[in-house]
Amino acid sequence: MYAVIFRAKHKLPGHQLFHYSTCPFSIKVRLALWLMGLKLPLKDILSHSEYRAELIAGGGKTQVPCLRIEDEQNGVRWMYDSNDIIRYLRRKSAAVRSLNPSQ
Ligand SMILES: N[C@@H](CCC(=O)N[C@@H](CS)C(=O)NCC(=O)O)C(=O)O
Repeated sequence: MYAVIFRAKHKLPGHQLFHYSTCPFSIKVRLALWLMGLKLPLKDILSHSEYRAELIAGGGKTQVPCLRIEDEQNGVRWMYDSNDIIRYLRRKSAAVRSLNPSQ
Protein backbone atom coordinates (compact mmCIF):
# COMPACT_ATOMS: atom_id res chain seq x y z
CA MET A 1 0.00 0.00 0.00
CA TYR A 2 2.63 2.51 1.07
CA ALA A 3 4.72 1.54 -1.94
CA VAL A 4 1.93 2.88 -4.13
CA ILE A 5 1.59 6.21 -2.33
CA PHE A 6 5.21 6.83 -1.35
CA ARG A 7 7.09 5.39 -4.28
CA ALA A 8 10.72 4.47 -3.71
CA LYS A 9 13.00 7.14 -5.10
CA HIS A 10 16.03 6.03 -7.03
CA LYS A 11 18.38 8.90 -7.70
CA LEU A 12 19.86 9.13 -11.16
CA PRO A 13 23.22 10.86 -10.80
CA GLY A 14 24.35 12.81 -13.87
CA HIS A 15 20.82 13.47 -15.10
CA GLN A 16 18.76 16.69 -15.11
CA LEU A 17 15.38 17.39 -16.67
CA PHE A 18 14.80 20.81 -18.23
CA HIS A 19 11.05 21.44 -18.32
CA TYR A 20 8.27 23.77 -17.33
CA SER A 21 5.23 23.02 -15.24
CA THR A 22 2.42 23.52 -17.79
CA CYS A 23 4.11 21.91 -20.81
CA PRO A 24 2.14 18.70 -21.59
CA PHE A 25 5.21 16.88 -22.90
CA SER A 26 7.07 17.79 -19.69
CA ILE A 27 4.10 16.62 -17.60
CA LYS A 28 4.21 13.28 -19.44
CA VAL A 29 7.92 12.85 -18.60
CA ARG A 30 7.48 13.93 -14.96
CA LEU A 31 4.61 11.44 -14.58
CA ALA A 32 6.80 8.68 -16.08
CA LEU A 33 9.57 9.58 -13.61
CA TRP A 34 7.12 9.35 -10.73
CA LEU A 35 5.70 6.03 -11.91
CA MET A 36 9.21 4.59 -12.28
CA GLY A 37 10.21 5.92 -8.85
CA LEU A 38 13.11 7.88 -10.31
CA LYS A 39 14.37 11.12 -8.83
CA LEU A 40 16.48 13.70 -10.62
CA PRO A 41 16.91 17.47 -10.55
CA LEU A 42 14.14 19.34 -12.37
CA LYS A 43 15.08 22.67 -13.96
CA ASP A 44 12.08 24.88 -14.75
CA ILE A 45 13.14 27.14 -17.61
CA LEU A 46 10.21 29.56 -17.19
CA SER A 47 10.86 30.29 -13.52
CA HIS A 48 14.65 30.43 -13.89
CA SER A 49 16.12 32.35 -16.82
CA GLU A 50 19.56 30.89 -16.02
CA TYR A 51 18.21 27.38 -16.68
CA ARG A 52 16.77 28.54 -20.01
CA ALA A 53 20.17 30.04 -20.91
CA GLU A 54 21.90 26.81 -19.86
CA LEU A 55 19.53 24.79 -22.07
CA ILE A 56 20.14 26.98 -25.12
CA ALA A 57 23.90 27.03 -24.58
CA GLY A 58 24.12 23.26 -24.11
CA GLY A 59 21.32 21.72 -26.12
CA GLY A 60 21.01 24.41 -28.77
CA LYS A 61 17.28 25.14 -28.50
CA THR A 62 14.60 26.16 -25.99
CA GLN A 63 12.37 23.12 -26.50
CA VAL A 64 11.33 21.18 -23.41
CA PRO A 65 11.39 18.56 -22.06
CA CYS A 66 15.10 18.01 -22.47
CA LEU A 67 17.14 15.49 -20.52
CA ARG A 68 20.78 16.40 -19.84
CA ILE A 69 22.80 13.22 -19.46
CA GLU A 70 26.38 13.26 -18.25
CA ASP A 71 28.60 10.23 -17.85
CA GLU A 72 32.26 9.38 -18.07
CA GLN A 73 31.96 7.36 -21.27
CA ASN A 74 30.02 9.83 -23.41
CA GLY A 75 30.46 13.21 -21.71
CA VAL A 76 27.35 15.41 -21.91
CA ARG A 77 24.35 14.62 -24.11
CA TRP A 78 21.08 16.52 -24.53
CA MET A 79 18.00 14.41 -25.33
CA TYR A 80 15.00 16.39 -26.57
CA ASP A 81 11.98 14.27 -27.43
CA SER A 82 9.60 13.17 -24.62
CA ASN A 83 9.13 9.69 -26.13
CA ASP A 84 12.91 9.23 -26.49
CA ILE A 85 13.40 10.47 -22.91
CA ILE A 86 10.80 8.06 -21.51
CA ARG A 87 12.25 5.15 -23.51
CA TYR A 88 15.72 5.98 -22.15
CA LEU A 89 14.41 6.32 -18.56
CA ARG A 90 12.67 2.93 -18.81
CA ARG A 91 15.98 1.29 -19.66
CA LYS A 92 17.69 3.16 -16.79
CA SER A 93 14.92 2.20 -14.38
CA ALA A 94 15.26 -1.48 -15.29
CA ALA A 95 19.03 -1.27 -14.76
CA VAL A 96 18.64 0.49 -11.39
CA ARG A 97 16.07 -2.07 -10.24
CA SER A 98 18.24 -5.00 -11.23
CA LEU A 99 20.97 -3.54 -8.98
CA ASN A 100 18.47 -2.97 -6.10
CA PRO A 101 16.03 -5.92 -6.38
CA SER A 102 14.45 -5.27 -2.95
CA GLN A 103 13.12 -1.82 -3.97
N1 LIG B 1 8.02 16.34 -29.80
C1 LIG B 1 8.40 17.07 -28.61
C2 LIG B 1 7.51 18.30 -28.47
C3 LIG B 1 7.97 19.21 -27.33
C4 LIG B 1 7.31 20.58 -27.41
O1 LIG B 1 6.61 20.92 -28.37
N2 LIG B 1 7.54 21.38 -26.36
C5 LIG B 1 7.05 22.73 -26.33
C6 LIG B 1 6.48 23.07 -24.95
S1 LIG B 1 5.11 22.08 -24.49
C7 LIG B 1 8.19 23.68 -26.54
O2 LIG B 1 9.23 23.56 -25.91
N3 LIG B 1 8.02 24.67 -27.44
C8 LIG B 1 8.97 25.75 -27.58
C9 LIG B 1 10.13 25.41 -28.49
O3 LIG B 1 10.08 24.41 -29.22
O4 LIG B 1 11.11 26.15 -28.44
C10 LIG B 1 8.31 16.14 -27.40
O5 LIG B 1 7.56 15.15 -27.46
O6 LIG B 1 9.00 16.39 -26.41
